[in-house]
Amino acid sequence: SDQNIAKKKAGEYAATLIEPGMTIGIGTGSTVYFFIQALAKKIQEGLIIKGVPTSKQTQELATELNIPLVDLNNVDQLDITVDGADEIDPQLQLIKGGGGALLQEKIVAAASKRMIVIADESKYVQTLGKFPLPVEVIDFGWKHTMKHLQQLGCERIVLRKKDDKIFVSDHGHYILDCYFQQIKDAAQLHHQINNIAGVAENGLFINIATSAVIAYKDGSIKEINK
Ligand code: DER
Repeated sequence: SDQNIAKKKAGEYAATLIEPGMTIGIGTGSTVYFFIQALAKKIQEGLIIKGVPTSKQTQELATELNIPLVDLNNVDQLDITVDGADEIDPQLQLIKGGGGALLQEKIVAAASKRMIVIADESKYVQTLGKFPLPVEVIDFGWKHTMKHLQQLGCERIVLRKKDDKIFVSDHGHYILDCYFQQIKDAAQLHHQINNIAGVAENGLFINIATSAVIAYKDGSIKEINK
């Protein structure tokens, strides 16, 4: 599909930014899939790098493709993290978490000098919020956590399911998808959500992404830098 071609273009472009000797954060999702494939090819051709995965899914794919991985606690700082997003606005504020990996993704991105977001044009929006905001919550007493979230104005909150079972993240938490429609002050909302007892993390990435690579159906690529 056009969207997949665009995702592939964005992923392969991001792989050209990886230099020998770098330690990089490797994101999660279908766009990053193409980045990982291109990175693995460069490693086969002799590129020396180390990677930190942002999910079990990415860890397994990277291992399968012989991408050398290291524990984040053994790294002082990552040079670059490459990851996808569900929405990107002109200030490079993001909504992430569609793939359920937002907690580890944010820890890895926050440990990086640069974060490059790769996406097809459908993710680029003027205002965040059309995509429901994923909020990762501790399972204990989650219905009370949900009540506090409702007070922040989201019209509808859905406990994420997968194959008819409650979705459980890599770190054993649940995810509540919060429908806000429009998020006017993403930085404030991020702060309010993370202040709620029981919230582990939320999918708003504020002041974390340093550039975005947006691929369009016509084959063009737009790079937005902070
Ligand atoms: O869950 C995540 O944060 C993923 O990065 C997601 O937001 C992007 O996934 P996609 O590239 O498959 O759309």
